[in-house]
Amino acid sequence: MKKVVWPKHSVLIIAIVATWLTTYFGYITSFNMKIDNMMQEFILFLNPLSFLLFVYGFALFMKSTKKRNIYLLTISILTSIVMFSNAVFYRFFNDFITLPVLFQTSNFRDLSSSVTANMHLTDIFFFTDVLIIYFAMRYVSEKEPKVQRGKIGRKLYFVMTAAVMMVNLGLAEMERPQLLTRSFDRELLVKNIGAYNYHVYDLFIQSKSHAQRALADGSELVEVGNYINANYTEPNPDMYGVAKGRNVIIVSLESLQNFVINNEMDGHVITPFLNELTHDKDTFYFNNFYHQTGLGKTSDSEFILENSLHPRNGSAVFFTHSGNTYDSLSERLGENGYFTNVMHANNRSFWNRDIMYNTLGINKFYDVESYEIGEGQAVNWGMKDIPFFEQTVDLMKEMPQPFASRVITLTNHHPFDLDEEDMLIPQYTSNSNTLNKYFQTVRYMDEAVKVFFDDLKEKGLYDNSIIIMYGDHYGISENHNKAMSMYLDKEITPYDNAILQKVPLFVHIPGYGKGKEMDELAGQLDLRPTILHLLGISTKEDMQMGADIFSPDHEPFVIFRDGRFVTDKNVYAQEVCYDNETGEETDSGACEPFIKRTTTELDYSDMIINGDLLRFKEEQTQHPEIKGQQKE
Ligand code: GP9
Ligand code: MN
Repeated sequence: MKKVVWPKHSVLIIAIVATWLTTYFGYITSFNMKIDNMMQEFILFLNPLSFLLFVYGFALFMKSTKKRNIYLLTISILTSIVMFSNAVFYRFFNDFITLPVLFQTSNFRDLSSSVTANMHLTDIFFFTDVLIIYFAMRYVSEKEPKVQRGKIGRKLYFVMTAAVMMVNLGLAEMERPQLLTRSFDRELLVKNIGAYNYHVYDLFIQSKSHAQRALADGSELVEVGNYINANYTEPNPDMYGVAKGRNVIIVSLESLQNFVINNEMDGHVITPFLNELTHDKDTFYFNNFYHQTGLGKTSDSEFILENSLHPRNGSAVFFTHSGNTYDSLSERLGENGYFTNVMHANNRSFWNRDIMYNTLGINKFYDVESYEIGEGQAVNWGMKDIPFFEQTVDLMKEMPQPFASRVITLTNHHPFDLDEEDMLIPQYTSNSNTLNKYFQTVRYMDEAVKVFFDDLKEKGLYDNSIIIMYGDHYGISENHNKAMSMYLDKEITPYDNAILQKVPLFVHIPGYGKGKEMDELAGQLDLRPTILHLLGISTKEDMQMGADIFSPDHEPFVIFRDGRFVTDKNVYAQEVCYDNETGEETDSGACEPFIKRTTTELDYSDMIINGDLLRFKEEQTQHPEIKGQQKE
C-alpha cells in the first residue's frame, strides 16, 4: 500500500482519537454505568480526553519518529491493558479496580481464579486503538511543517489540554458537587473524571496514606492509649448485659435531625411513630445526642459507630484508609458469636463499602443485589424504605441467630424526592425547596420504621432483638438557614447551627419496661461502647474515644469533626464561646480547657488512622487470652 501524505502530527492525532473512542466504547459496552441525562453522557464521552492529550502529548518532545512511534504504541498498549483489566475485574466484582484490592491477599485469591473465567474473546476490542495506531504509523507519512514552531506549539497544546481538563472538572462539579473531596463512589469517579484520571487519583490517595503509615511506629500507640485509658468510664451495672444474647439491629436513619421529633409542620405531626417511641417504656430516647461526621457523611457515621474514632477531616476515611487494621464493633460482635452484616439497597462500591466492610470484619453485605426492586419501588437515590424494610425482615428471617445487622435507610436523602402516593403530609412553604420537601420524606421514613417494627413482630424476630436507631448526619445544611429560621421562628446563629447537629437516638429493648427520655449529652462515638456493654461485652481494652452513655461517669462533652464542641454548659462554634442554656456569647475562658482537649483528641484520632496504629496493638496482643476476651 502506498503511503499517503498527511499533515504533521497526524499520527499523534490518530492515536489520541483512536484511544479516546476505544475507551468510550469500552465504557458503554463493558461497564454497567447508570447514565441519567445527556449531560452525564457528554461527560462520559469527554472524560478520557484530558488524560490522553496529556500523556500522548509527550510525543511532541521526541525528535526521532522511531522513538515517538514506540512511545505512542506503549501508551496505547498500557491504556488498553488498564481498560481491559478493569472490564475483567468488573465482571467479577461489579466495581473498578482500586489499589488496596490488589493488595488484599484474600481478594487476590478470588481474583486469580476468576480472571481467566471472566475474560471474553471480544475483549480484543480493547486493543483496537493499538492496531489503528500501528497501521497509521505504517501507511501515513507526515509533512514537515514549513515553519518550525516547536516550543510555542507545544505550549499551546498543553494549555489546551489543561483547558479540556478544566471543562471536564467544571461539568463534573456541576453534576456532582464535592466529587473529589467526598469521593463517593468509584463508579461516580469514573463517570465524571474518567477511568485514567481515576487511577491517577487512586494512586495519589493510596500512596499518601501509605507514606504516613510507613513513618508511624508503636510508641505513638502508647501515648494515645494513655489518653484513651484516662477517659474510660465503667459501665452502669444496671444496664450492663441487659440485651445479652439478643439479635442486634442498628438502623441508620438517613439525614434525620432531632428538630423534627415531637414537632409539627403547619399543624402536621412529622414523626408520629418515633414520637410514640420517645415515651415508650421499652425505649430510651436520647434528645441531646449529636452526629460527629465530616465529609464522608453516612460512611463517616458508620466508621464512628464501628470504631468509636473520629472520621478524617476533608475526605472520607472509608476511601482513604480502607486498608488499615481496626478494632471494629462488627469484629468484636463476630468474636462473640454474632453473624454480622450490613443491609443497604445501594451499589456495593458506594463509599467504598465493599472494601471497607471486608476490612471491618463484617461477614456479609446485603447490597442492592440482595433486594428485588419492583415497579414503583424506587425513588430518589434508589429503593424506597418501606419495601426495603419489608425485604430486610425477610432476609433476617433466614439469618443464623444471633445476628447483628446494620440497616441503612435511603429515602430521606437530599434532594428529598418522593412519589405522589408516598406523600403523607403536604410540603412546607419557604424559600428552600430542600426544607419544604424534607418534612415529607421524614414523614415517609417514620412510616417505614413503623412497618419495620410491625414486620419484625409478625415474623417473630422482635422479642429477641434490641433495636438501636440513630440519625446519621444533618439533612438540612447551613445553606438553608433562612428557611430554617422561618420554620423555627428565630434567628439562626452559629450557636443554633451547632445545636441543629443533634440527631435522635433510640435504644429500644422489647420487654424491658424501664425506658425513658434521656437528656444526657452524648455523640455517635459513644455508640460502640454503649452497644457492647448492653450486650455484656467489655470494652476496657479497646482503643475507643467514646464512652458508654449509660455509665454514671459519662462526661457531657461532644467534639465535632470540624473542631466545634458542646458541653453541658457551653457551645463552641466559629471560635466563639456560647452559653449552652441561653445561646448568648460568653466569656471564652469557659471554653478554653475544652478547646485544648478537642484539638488533642482530634489529633490522636488522626494519628491512629493515618499511622494505622491499631496494627501494633494487634501485634502486641496476639495472645487469645488478651485479645477479644469477654469480661463478665
Ligand atoms: C449511600 C447512602 C447515602 O449509599 O448511604 O450516603 P450519604 O450521601 O448520605 O453520605
Ligand atoms: Mn446519609
